[in-house]
Amino acid sequence: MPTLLVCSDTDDLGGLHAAFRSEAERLWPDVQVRLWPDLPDPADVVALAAWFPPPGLAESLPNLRLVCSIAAGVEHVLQRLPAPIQLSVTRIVDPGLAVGMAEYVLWAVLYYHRALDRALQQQAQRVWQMPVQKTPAQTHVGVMGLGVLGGHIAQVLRAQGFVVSGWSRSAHAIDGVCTYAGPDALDDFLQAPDILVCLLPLTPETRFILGKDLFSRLKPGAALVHCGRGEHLVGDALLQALDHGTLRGAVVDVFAQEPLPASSPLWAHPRVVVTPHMASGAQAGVIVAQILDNLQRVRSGQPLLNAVDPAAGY
Ligand code: NDP
Ligand code: OXD
Repeated sequence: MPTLLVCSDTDDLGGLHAAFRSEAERLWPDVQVRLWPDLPDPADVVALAAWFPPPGLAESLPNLRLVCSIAAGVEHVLQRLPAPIQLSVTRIVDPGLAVGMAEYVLWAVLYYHRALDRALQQQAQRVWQMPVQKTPAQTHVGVMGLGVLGGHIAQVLRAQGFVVSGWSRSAHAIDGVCTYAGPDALDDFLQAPDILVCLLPLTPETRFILGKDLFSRLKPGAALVHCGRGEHLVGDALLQALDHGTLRGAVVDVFAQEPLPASSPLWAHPRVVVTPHMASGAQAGVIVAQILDNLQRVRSGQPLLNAVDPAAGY
């Protein structure tokens, strides 16, 4: 029987697995859903849904045709597939996820724009000092990545009255947003933002992009809001930039090692806000519906939704 294999080597996918099974039974009774490693016959597996597929698993499934990331990002899936990747790979794209991300980023932008970071530092020292209130038009937010999430966020911030610019790989036009494309334009893009938001995917080109060189090209005292991937950020460079005042502060949601180890200096840093990869996520029902839809599409030879280009890495 055609099988969708749901798996992860780290996360408890219990809720998602139950949702997959009940939806598959309801919509596609000719498909079975299995939770790795419960797999009677590897030859039945047509599709894999995963956050971190176990290394080597895809190679052991002779009839595998589709690999679905249960997230918006896909690097954790692509890294575990045999190269060159010839399988179809999809990801989750969801308006609800974009709304959640916009809430998180707007909160973080307001945290710096309204000087709540400074108020909290003052509170720790029982200091009463009103900051000068700025209008949104006096705060410039730069968004790295103008895709489904970054593009939406740029518009939300613009609608709030912030000055917004954005940087992506290819050229984008967004009303009221000054856009830059490609590595040659990065320098110009970095000069203006008071707050830099990272919503890039993790690829060989973007790994460690948030490092010493980039921080040194920002306006002195800019703040960082990082929601992309942990491996974008060079941890020591962040600490140095904070300590030297190059960066005012950082809100960081994603880390190279998650959960963030208790020994990380970021936990206790007075100018870092650590959040546990919570910026946004799609609801289980949305994830399950998209993946089951794509499973049927691959079976019936229809074009896939939210397909990823393995060569580009996102
Ligand atoms: P998209 O693929 O829709 O957008 C990616 C954007 O990044 C595109 O604008 C793309 O440019 C740009 N980009 C890619 N490579 C480069 C590069 N080398 N230089 C400049 N720009 C580049 O992704 P999403 O918006 O859906 O998601 C972005 C990322 O957000 C995910 O990959 C994931 O890592 C992270 N994420 C984090 C979550 C969290 O809770 N913290 C939740 C969900 C996602 P172009 O438009 O030209 O292709
Ligand atoms: C995602 C994430 O990529 O949760 O969806 O980070």
